[in-house]
Amino acid sequence: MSKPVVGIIMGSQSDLPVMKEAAEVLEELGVPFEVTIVSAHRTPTRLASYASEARKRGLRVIIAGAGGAAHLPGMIASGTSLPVIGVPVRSSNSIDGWDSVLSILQMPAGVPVATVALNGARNAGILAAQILGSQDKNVARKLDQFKLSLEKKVLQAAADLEKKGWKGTREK
Ligand code: RP5
Repeated sequence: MSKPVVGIIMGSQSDLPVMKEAAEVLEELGVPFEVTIVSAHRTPTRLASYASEARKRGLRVIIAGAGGAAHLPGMIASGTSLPVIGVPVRSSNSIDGWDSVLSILQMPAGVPVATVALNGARNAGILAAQILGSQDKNVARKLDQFKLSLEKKVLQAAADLEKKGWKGTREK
């Protein structure tokens, strides 16, 4: 397997059911990635070294997901100039998810984190591929095919609905 260019990290193993969607879409798009756990609060030294070594290790984008007081994406962004995509996770310690959204979104000037929707790990994976695809023609080609497949699905659903009419969508 080629060297990972995207690092997917999460604050806890409990974030994996959400964060695995980033891995799944990167796999579909043929982008090499790594997955691990880095906790801002429980492993602060590991966090600092992950951020400072990421570029040297060949990573080009980092996807960081966390819930509750979600400091992982922001703290990673403070330690690297690689683009960081933050995934707010609705975790067991989240009040309603807004806590993680705002912790990741409301970064101070100079330290941006590209924040996706609550539990939006799949979009984080797609965005990471798009960042790489701005330079890498193979990834761009895969993304073009992916976008076409999205269009095809909607057109098919529209054609089915038009054929059956809305009554055909009622449950029996
Ligand atoms: C955050 O706290 C983690 O990212 C996770 O979403 C949440 C709960 O962690 P656990 O208590 O399940 O390990 O730091």
